[in-house]
Amino acid sequence: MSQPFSGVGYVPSAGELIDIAFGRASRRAVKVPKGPVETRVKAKERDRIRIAGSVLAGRLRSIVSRFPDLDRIHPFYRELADVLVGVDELKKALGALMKASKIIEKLRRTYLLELRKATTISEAGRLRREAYGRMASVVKRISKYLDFLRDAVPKLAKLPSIDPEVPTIVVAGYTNVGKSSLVKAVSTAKPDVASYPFTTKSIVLGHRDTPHGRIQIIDTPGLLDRPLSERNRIELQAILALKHLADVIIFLVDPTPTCGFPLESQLRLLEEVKSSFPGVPMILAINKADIATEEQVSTVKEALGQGAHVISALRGDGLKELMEEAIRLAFRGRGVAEGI
Ligand SMILES: Nc1nc2c(ncn2[C@@H]2O[C@H](COP(=O)(O)OP(=O)(O)O)[C@@H](O)[C@H]2O)c(=O)[nH]1
Ligand SMILES: [Mg+2]
Repeated sequence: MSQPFSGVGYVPSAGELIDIAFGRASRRAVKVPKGPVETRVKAKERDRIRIAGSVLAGRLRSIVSRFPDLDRIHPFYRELADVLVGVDELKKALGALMKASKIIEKLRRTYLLELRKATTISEAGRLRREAYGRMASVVKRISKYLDFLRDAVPKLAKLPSIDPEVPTIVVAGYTNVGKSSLVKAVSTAKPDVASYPFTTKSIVLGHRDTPHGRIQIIDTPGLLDRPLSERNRIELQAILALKHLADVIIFLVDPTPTCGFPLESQLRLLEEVKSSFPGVPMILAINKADIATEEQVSTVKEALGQGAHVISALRGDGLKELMEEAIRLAFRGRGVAEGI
């Protein structure tokens, strides 16, 4: 599994880039042609301009090309990239690099032509120094963009690897209601763990193979487990990026006092999640049926005011029916034929 920014790699600073290019240009062992000294000096300077120019222009172009096309990445990743570093800023920086690369290419061509006309050693040297100076100043002018990208890339590289094309069930509910237990219980293989921006905890990614194809089940500790109204704008945008992934949300309620959060708080979170993910179908599940009293379950059922599965993530009760409904809705979200 990969995410769009995993292959971007290292971005050098302006200073590093200049050192690399001019260092390589002067180290290059020139095959000096026989003939008068002017010819030999011109050959050496020509090689320097050629190499310095192509290393600089090539490196800049290669940084840009290792970035994904920001208009074409999945909206989930675009939104997260936007919260993390800003998509417009990224585009601007990449545009500046591309433009600089073209200017350096042009300088390279111009000075190589000029050099051909040079008749003296000192003129050849002057032209080469001038070419270096102008190329270096083009690179220095985009220094802030290189620095911005250097800073942005490690952040973007930490985005979780989630395949947005796979039908996705997101599990929400307060802390300790049994989200992790549920994801573990219904996943075919051991869930993967990934980091998520602006959360201290990792998200957990379970998979399940179904007759209709693979689905993923996301447990979001630290995201959908406490009031959204307590979040700052940035955290909230990171959380809401999940809307681009979620085909269905399973909201877990704990009817027992064991999770430590009263029913009213859990119901308030439910309303927040509902209104934050409009259009995403939601399935309610009352967990811990193995230890809940009948009275606790019926109190919750009544308060929910809509049908809910009664399950035990720990013992397995009700999981088959819950997952059947979730899987059906997840595939329907992807336009897969009705009747599943
Ligand atoms: N008795 C019982 N305990 C459960 C059930 N599901 C989860 N738990 C327990 O509740 C605690 C919190 O579960 P966890 O899955 O970590 O909740 P999360 O914080 O929502 O991910 C753990 O001690 C679980 O063993 C259940 O169905 N029955
Ligand atoms: Mg958990």
